[in-house]
Amino acid sequence: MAKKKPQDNERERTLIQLCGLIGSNDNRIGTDAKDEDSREYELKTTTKSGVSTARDVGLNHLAKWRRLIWICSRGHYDEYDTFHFGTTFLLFPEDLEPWFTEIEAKVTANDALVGRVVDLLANNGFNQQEIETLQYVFQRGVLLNDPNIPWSFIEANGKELTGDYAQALRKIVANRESSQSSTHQVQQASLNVLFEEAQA
Ligand SMILES: [Ca+2]
Repeated sequence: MAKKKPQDNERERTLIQLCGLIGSNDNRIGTDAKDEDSREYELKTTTKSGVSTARDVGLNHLAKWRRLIWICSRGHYDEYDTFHFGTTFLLFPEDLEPWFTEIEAKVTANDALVGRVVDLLANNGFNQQEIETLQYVFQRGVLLNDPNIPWSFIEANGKELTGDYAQALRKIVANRESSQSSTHQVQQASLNVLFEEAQA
């Protein structure tokens, strides 16, 4: 994985503080921060018109990204090289899903073709070890180098954090969780009605 520039790390540490999160000690696992209820967060900061993601992006990244809450911040440096946070957006995995789907389509575009080649190899004397080596090479070949999430996408799909980031963040997360549990209650209630009707 690409080593981050010190500036990136510093911006991220500041964002963790502003949001009242707990920074991760283990950078290699790749989860940037957690909150008091162990929800996991991916943090991104940028000065450009998009956020950079990672090198060699494939399905493993997508699996990880799809269970994190994302906080993306855009800002600028002043003449003293101090970073100022401009706008910050929170995105749940479902908010990012259109972008995930697009990335997934790119990295899986050749799966059918590769599958046909693998079938051919199996029927033509290549052993399992050789086939797995070739599959690995194919998979490496379709990894994406730092696909960007456009800032316009973040603005259109995220929820803006304003004022006190830590408070705003917790309010948005709590809202989502209460709407998820009320959806669940409504579903449960209508199931109960159906069940009672079936019993009657
Ligand atoms: Ca990060």
